Amino acid sequence: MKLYYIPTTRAVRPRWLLEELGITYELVNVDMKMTQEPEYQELHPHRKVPVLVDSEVTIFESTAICTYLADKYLEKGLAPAPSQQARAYYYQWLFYASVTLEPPVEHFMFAVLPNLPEKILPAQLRSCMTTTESLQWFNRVAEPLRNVLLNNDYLVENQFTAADIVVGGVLLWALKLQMLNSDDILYKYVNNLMQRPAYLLADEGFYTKITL
Ligand SMILES: N[C@@H](CCC(=O)N[C@@H](CS)C(=O)NCC(=O)O)C(=O)O
Repeated sequence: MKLYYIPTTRAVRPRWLLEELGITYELVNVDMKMTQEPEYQELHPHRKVPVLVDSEVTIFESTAICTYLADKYLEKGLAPAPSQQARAYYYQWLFYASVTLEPPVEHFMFAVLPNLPEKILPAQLRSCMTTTESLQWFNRVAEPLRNVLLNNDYLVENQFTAADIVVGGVLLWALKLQMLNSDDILYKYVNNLMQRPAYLLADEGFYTKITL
């Protein structure tokens, strides 16, 4: 199994999941030169990371990769079984992370780092929202997350699952971008996730090393 990877990106999420599973995998460190090679477009149509190659299966989209792996190794307990009611909430948080929670964080980042290359920040998205506007948007959509974490350490039946990795992956960015106050329950949640040995192996200290 091969994971195409760049540190601090969304590719950390499937790498963290692979470390939680404790299975052997090959990490392929991708750089801009490699993504420009014609063969790379066969792996990812937008020349991005992550990509997972598992024998005959080649998939992109970090959430899809995490979901696929958690199901493939269901016995490791990172996903509720499809027959369980908890599966509904598991889906909810997985989709929520990428569809609802991530966009305001990405817009905040675009406002903080306006000079990103066109491939990463297309011209029509530049300066379309201030940090204040995207922070207000983030805080609005984060409300259901804060509510569940009032009485739980993890999102689905208080058990650690791939949904915590995907939501936690978005919150890592929010943390790094200083969108979370230290008294915010999300700050505590993401800091707890960052103590996990599998996370530490996957991140290799990058989040603690980089400053914006
Ligand atoms: N929705 C996709 C987004 C993929 C994506 O935008 N990847 C970024 C890193 S977070 C990337 O590869 N950027 C480098 C580039 O565009 O050259 C996912 O979750 O996998």
